[in-house]
Amino acid sequence: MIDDETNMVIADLVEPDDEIVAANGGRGGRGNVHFATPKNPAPELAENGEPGEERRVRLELKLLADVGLVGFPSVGKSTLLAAITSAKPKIGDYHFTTLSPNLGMVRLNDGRDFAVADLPG
Ligand SMILES: Nc1nc2c(ncn2[C@@H]2O[C@H](COP(=O)(O)OP(=O)(O)OP(=O)(O)O)[C@@H](O)[C@H]2O)c(=O)[nH]1
Ligand SMILES: [Mg+2]
Repeated sequence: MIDDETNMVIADLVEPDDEIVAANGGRGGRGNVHFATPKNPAPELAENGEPGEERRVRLELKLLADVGLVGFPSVGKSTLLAAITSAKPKIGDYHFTTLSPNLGMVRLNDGRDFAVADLPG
């Protein structure tokens, strides 16, 4: 997350459940319970809250690869990666051969390239 005005990195959320408060909300107003009296236990009266902070941020998603191969076990994802890139993933005739992602680069004739991730079934 990057501050759009200063271009400073506010937070790099890399772990599951990482959190960041980019802008604090304003103090809440008092609800109607604060204005209740024995005579009027549920008044239609409440305070407005104060405005929260405003901030413009940019969110960037870090990509593992440009293409991900997703499919049921043993459908040939690793075989495809091995065929189109120089990666040498483990290929097996049993389910869940791939337990962690394998990356490969596809190089096109015109010089462009893109990354492919073979993912566990
Ligand atoms: N007949 C046939 N067999 C294939 C083809 N592609 C892959 N296989 C075979 O299918 C089996 C599974 O191939 P993998 O590439 O390991 O499959 P995967 O999708 O990566 O499997 P997991 O990693 O276990 O999810 C291997 O024995 C491959 O040789 C194909 O096009 N035709
Ligand atoms: Mg595999």
